[in-house]
Amino acid sequence: MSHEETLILVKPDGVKRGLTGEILRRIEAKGYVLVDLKMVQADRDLLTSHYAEHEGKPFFEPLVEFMSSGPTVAIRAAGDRVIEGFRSLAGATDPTTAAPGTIRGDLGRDWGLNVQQNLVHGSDSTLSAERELALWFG
Ligand code: DAT
Ligand code: MG
Repeated sequence: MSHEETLILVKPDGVKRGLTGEILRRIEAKGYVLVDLKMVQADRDLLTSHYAEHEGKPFFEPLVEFMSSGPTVAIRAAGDRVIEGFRSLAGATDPTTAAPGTIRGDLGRDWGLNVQQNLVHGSDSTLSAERELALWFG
């Protein structure tokens, strides 16, 4: 048992499709606490820092384009093992093969674009969570 905080994003596809409430519902239903939440129009600088590990990959440009295409909902969520727990709720990166029962598996699919529009982001380690929470929440 270890109390943690993580950064969760409802990406622009999730906001546009009206799935913010459904995604928040799943986070709360699991028992995680919404500590802070805001809507952000992410710019290139923020996204380049956020996705620094992916700079130079073929999907990087389409990813930044997609992530700046509309508002994102940024969430500071807390709970025991919430970092791993939310990654599990979110499901695999590719929404076509993400397991049913997960956010991406139940609500996402491939739209044939150059980037996976997979509804949510979740920090993948304590180090990423600290870094990403500082970026999005200061
Ligand atoms: P995750 O969001 O599951 O942590 P990631 O960090 O590897 O996945 O990648 C960040 C985002 O970039 C991901 O949510 C969608 C996009 N992406 C990753 N790999 C991709 C690929 N091979 N083709 C298209 N988009 C990809
Ligand atoms: Mg990632």
